[in-house]
Amino acid sequence: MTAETRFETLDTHTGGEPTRLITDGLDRSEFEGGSVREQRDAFAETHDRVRELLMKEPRGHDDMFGAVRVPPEAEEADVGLFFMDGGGYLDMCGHGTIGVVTALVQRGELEPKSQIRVETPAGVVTAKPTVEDGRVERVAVRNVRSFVVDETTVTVDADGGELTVDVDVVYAGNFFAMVDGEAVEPPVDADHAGELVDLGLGIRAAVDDAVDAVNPLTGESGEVSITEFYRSDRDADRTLVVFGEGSVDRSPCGTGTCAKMTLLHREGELAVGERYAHESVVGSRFTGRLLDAETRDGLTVTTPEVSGRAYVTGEHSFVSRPDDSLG
Ligand code: PYC
Repeated sequence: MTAETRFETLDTHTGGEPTRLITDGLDRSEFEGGSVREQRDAFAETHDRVRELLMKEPRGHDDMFGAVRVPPEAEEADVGLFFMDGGGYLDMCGHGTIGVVTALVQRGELEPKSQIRVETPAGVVTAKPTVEDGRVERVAVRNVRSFVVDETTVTVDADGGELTVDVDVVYAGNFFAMVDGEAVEPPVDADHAGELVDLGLGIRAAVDDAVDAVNPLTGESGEVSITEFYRSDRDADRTLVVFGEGSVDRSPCGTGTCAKMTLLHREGELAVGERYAHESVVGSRFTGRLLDAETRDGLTVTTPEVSGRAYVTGEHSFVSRPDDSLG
């Protein structure tokens, strides 16, 4: 008989966006040790097949998102977390941090401290859970320092022609291509998600070619990994976020909310401490605020905080057999 491999997961959704925390079945000796960024890179080298197995069909789907808990290296951190999707890995994730902290605190696997420090590949973020009767009602995540990196104009293929569009490049744990919904043809809503995915992937690739995605605070270089289309509305800004191999974030995107607040601050439209509401294509909301901001050498740097609610959706036991050619 051929031996099967078994993987256990603990799944949540945050504003509709899934996070599949892989809790068992990994050979941790192959990637644990060092910073969370190093552990994520070692996982990518040794366990990428597991990412594909649990993110993609038939065990996952085009919009699945995942995380792995690892020991942190940073002295001040309580826990380490890295993130993945159907296409690869992201440095930071707001909805994922909210989901994992909610699940682990509710299950007693993480001490319900007022401030839980989470080391991510992007750096240490702070998660502040609000707990009532053992249930985590909300988690506020203080993100890494964020800033507007650059602005550029790119020309991409768009539905039967070409589109030239102005893009702001913002770092908020991930590098974002920020696109004003007024500048594109399809309206920024769920009905046009398919068109916006194609456009978003094209814009992301063009912006990544056009700019140096370097974090001036750490010197680390990365890649433009997410396109965020935004539009203003009466009581909240709307957003549609495209990432991975064409995933659409069902949540308003935690790091994307931080990127938008940072951009608004640079444009003089959001003050430090002012409450911000961000709504996703499915109508779920995150709230946020900037905890501080300063301009140094022409660079506006902020510390954003984003807050949302998550629910545990299930615990899963997945199996995989080596003689299953489709995997
Ligand atoms: O919540 O930061 C986020 C996120 C990134 C990609 C999908 N969600």
